[in-house]
Amino acid sequence: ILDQILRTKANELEEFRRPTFDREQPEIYSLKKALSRPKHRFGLIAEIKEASPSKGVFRPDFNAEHLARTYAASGADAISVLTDRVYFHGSIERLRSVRREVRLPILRKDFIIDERQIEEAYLCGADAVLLIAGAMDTKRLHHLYLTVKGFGLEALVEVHSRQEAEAVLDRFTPEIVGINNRDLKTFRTDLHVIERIRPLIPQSVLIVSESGVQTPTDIQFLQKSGADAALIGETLIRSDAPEKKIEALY
Ligand code: IGP
Repeated sequence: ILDQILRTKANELEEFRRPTFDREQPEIYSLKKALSRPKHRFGLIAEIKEASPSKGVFRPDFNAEHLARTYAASGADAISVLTDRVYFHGSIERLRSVRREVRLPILRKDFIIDERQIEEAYLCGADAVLLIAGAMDTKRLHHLYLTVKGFGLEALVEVHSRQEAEAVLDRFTPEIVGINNRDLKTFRTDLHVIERIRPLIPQSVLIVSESGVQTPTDIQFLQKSGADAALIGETLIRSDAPEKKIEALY
C-alpha cells in the first residue's frame, strides 16, 4: 500500500499550490518537550483520523474539532492530524482548524516527500511533521529532516524494522523516533516490534509506539519496553467517550 500511496502523493504534488496565507500563530509547541514531561505517567499523542485504507471510515458522526477539544481536555500531550485526503479522508484545512482549538503540539501526519509539504505544514500551524523512513532513501530523509528543522519544527521519524532503524541511525540521529507497529504490507499490528528495535536506538532519543494500542496492558508493556509515548488513533476515535477511554488506559 505504501508504494501506491506514494505514487498518488507524487501525482497530487503536480498540482500543488502554496498557501497564500501566513502562519496565524508564530509560537511553536515543542513535541519533544511535551513528551519528555507527559501529563499522565506515559506520553499520549492522540490522533484525528477519519478513515484508513485498512478499516475505511471509522464513524459517520466524525468531528475533528470536537475530538481535538476532548483530547486536549483529557490530558493528551499532543495531537496528530491526518492530512492525506485520498486514503485517510483528511485535509490540511482540518489541521488549520484543529490548530485554532488547542494549545498543544500538533503533528502533521501525511506522506511527506517534498519540501513544499513541510512549508505548508508550517504555514498551517503544525509544530511537528511525520517523516517515514520506508518512503525514501536515508539521504533524502535526512534532507527533509533538516528542512523541517529549518522551519523551526520537529520531526517524528517513523521506522518499522531493524533494518530501517539501522539505516537511519547510520546517517543521523533523530530526536524523536516512531516505531510503527503496523506492517503496511499485511496491515497487521504487533506491539512487540519495539523489543527488536528499541535496543538499536540511543537512550536520549524519545520513542513513540504507533498503531494498534488498545488496552492498559498494552500501555504497561510499551512503557516497560522503553517507549516514552503511544500514538493512538482508532481506539479513541471509535470510543463514544474518549475522555473515559484515556483515563482507563493511563
Ligand atoms: C494510529 P491506530 O491503530 O491507533 O489507529 O494507529 C497511527 O499510528 C497510524 O494512523 C499511523 C499512520 C502512519 C497513518 C502510523 N503511521 C503513517 C498514516 C501514515
